Amino acid sequence: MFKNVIVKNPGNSFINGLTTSDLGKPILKKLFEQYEKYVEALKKCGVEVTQLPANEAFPDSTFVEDTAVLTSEFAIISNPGAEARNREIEDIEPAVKQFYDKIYYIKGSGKLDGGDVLQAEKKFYVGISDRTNEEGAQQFKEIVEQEGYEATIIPLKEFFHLKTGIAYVGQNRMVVAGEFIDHPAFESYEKIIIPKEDEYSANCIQVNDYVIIPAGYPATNQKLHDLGYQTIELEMSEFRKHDGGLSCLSLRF
Ligand code: CIR
Repeated sequence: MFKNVIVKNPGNSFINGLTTSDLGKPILKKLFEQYEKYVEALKKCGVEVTQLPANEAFPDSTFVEDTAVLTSEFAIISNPGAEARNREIEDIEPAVKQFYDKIYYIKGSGKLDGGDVLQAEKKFYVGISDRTNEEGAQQFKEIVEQEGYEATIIPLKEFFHLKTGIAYVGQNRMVVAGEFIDHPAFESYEKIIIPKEDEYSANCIQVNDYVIIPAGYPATNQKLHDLGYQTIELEMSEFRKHDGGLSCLSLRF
């Protein structure tokens, strides 16, 4: 069960953030509405939401997931791989300190974005991407192994972040798309396979009794319902314009 979630409000500078998509410029009014619904949905899932103020100096800082990895026992402050985002950790660290005594750091030339880290019970999967390098992944692996967890490092072929294409939804089940559908690292899981056209919906989040998914993916919704999950669908269009998905907007622990 997750008890807490940390989110960080998006600011007006969101429109100046990083993106690789050609979906157009985010409309701030819609973005703020979508964000408010996101926070409401988390509250419906029964978690206490810590809502940090926006920091206009860091346009992408609403994507808090990239700045830390939080478990039930310890926290890891990441070292975000995009130069423009690296100092976002300065706002996250004090918030994390309110909840954790045991905090580790990814350091030096080791880079790691939390979006490249997937936790499934006592196992972590860490993607090597444009943002997370081998050294960052190795530092992460050493930290979690010393805490009694396992970690598997996965070089990514196509996805932006590891969690762009995969989600763990409990009960030994993974929602998988693209390069992860047949990936040997996930062989032992029951898979919910997402076809190419619905790929964006692979970035969903299980929060206690619900799975939150992006709106507009009825086939994904149906698959989850057939397996007995309750879902909440949220419009994510404005975050998607800047490569953001549901997992990126919160730290759940
Ligand atoms: C970035 O390029 O860093 C942001 N515009 C999007 C980050 C999305 N985060 C995530 O997938 N964990």
